[in-house]
Amino acid sequence: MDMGNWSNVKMPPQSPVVASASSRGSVLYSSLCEEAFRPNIPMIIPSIDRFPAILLIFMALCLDLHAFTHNGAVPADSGVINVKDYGAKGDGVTDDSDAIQEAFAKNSGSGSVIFLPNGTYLVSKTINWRGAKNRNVLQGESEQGAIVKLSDNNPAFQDPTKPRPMFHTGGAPAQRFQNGFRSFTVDVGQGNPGAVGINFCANNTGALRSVTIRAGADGKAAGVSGLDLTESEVGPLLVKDLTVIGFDVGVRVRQDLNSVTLENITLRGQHVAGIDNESNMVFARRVKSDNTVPAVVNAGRNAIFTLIDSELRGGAPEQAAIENRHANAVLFARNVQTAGYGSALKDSVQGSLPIGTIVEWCSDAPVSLFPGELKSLNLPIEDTPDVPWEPVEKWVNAAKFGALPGDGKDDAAAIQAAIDSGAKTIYFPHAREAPRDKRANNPGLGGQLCS
Ligand SMILES: [Ca+2]
Repeated sequence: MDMGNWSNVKMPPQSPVVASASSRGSVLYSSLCEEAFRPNIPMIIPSIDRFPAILLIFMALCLDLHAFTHNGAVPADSGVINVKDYGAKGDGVTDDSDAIQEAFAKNSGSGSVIFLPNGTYLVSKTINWRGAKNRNVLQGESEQGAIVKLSDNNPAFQDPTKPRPMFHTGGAPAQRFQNGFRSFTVDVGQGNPGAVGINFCANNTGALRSVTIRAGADGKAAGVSGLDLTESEVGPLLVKDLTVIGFDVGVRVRQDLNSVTLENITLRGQHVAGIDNESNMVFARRVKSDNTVPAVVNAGRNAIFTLIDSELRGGAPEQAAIENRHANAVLFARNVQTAGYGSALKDSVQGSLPIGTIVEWCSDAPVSLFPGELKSLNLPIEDTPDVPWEPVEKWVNAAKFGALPGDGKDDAAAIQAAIDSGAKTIYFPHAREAPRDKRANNPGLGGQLCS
């Protein structure tokens, strides 16, 4: 059956713009901005001349301090945990597994950033985020320059029926707050058909940003999935600026609750599906897919998928760009361009949509509290904010003006002096020397802000 009628606009009870008592879930873009209020890296304040200091601090709280697309460089005295201090070489030859694991083991839950300077870090086993469930962050110096690569033909990563991730953050209970991956590349190497790039879990706050996950250097090696969001109680979390090249599935989502939000996702060269959602709530914006297989599969009876402002290209005559497979699965699509496939969308109940642009479509009957046209309001969506990431040479360390953590002394004048210096970026180094209980409260601005 060809629905054909593009004006047949419908909207799900779970839509962002329709109130509903539906039990199928109501978390939509809620996780987009939550992370913004929980910085746990050396704090930076992008300042604006003549703004009162207190306003600057407030602004910093409201900005997303994790946003530094493709760039994670930090000053040497920022207090990050450099994996090279734990013996990692980053030379592409030495096995750095134990060094990186040790960096996590010694600093788990401290709020410190585990930092990968540019280089290729060869690993031979899964890096587990053992220890504290939350406040674990792995950050590279740059997305393209900091690479963690699995050793080729690794015996532990051979069985696709028992997928094994290179990074595993753990799952339930849903207490994994503020966990993050940023600005680096994961490469599962050659000859590892059982490999997964990253098995990631964060809850309420936490994000994966500016990360490339690839199956071999050219993305043509074997691999189960790039980003695995299948741990029990995964989400709500944010994935932003992710590129996945190769693998059977680019992003695999499972579990029945909490939701995941995907923004600026580039997918290409997958063998089964770009994004495969079995049963969670997925809210995806700006997905760019170049695949012969379906870009989006919404598979199970509890699967809910919102897809907007996306481009799904490549295709094959016998394939649909989007598949909504289960009769109970809910899918809402708006402003989705498709090309190269046999159809834009295949729904298990309603049939297929012709190739082209999906203006707005939904699998379920619309619901509204008010009279009027039953379609989404198409309200503007604000991006999660990005902080300009200046060259680190221009950053100013507040400690150099006398703002010292853990000494019990008023730092207001020192922070003011740092702001008055004219620097646009002021940072507060992570206070590794302070006892952990004091770190959480230094230096008087709140633990989340300054850790
Ligand atoms: Ca002080």
